[in-house]
Amino acid sequence: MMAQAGAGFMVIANAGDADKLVSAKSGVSEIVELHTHIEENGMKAMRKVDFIDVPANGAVELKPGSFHVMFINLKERLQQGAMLDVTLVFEKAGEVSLKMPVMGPGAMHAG
Ligand SMILES: [Cu+2]
Repeated sequence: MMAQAGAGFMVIANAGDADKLVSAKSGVSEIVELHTHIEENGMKAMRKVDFIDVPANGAVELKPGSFHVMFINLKERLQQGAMLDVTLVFEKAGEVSLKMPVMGPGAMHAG
């Protein structure tokens, strides 16, 4: 059981050139990874990805069943829907600090 993990979702809007989300950092967990969801033989599974493309003058949505930020080995018990301090690292835009709503692993199976 992955009680000590959580997933972060948000919409990343981009008014400029195409960029890439290359990593995320947070003090709330030991490991922060970028993940996507794939379907393999009818089974949903999560996969770590090296980056998430952010289109020029567009947006990428981190949502259940798709891209998300995965917090692994949380240092504190997670409140459902808690807003956690996260730094997103973009290839061109650099580091962007924000608060991201984070949900428990059960949220991953919604939608
Ligand atoms: Cu994940």
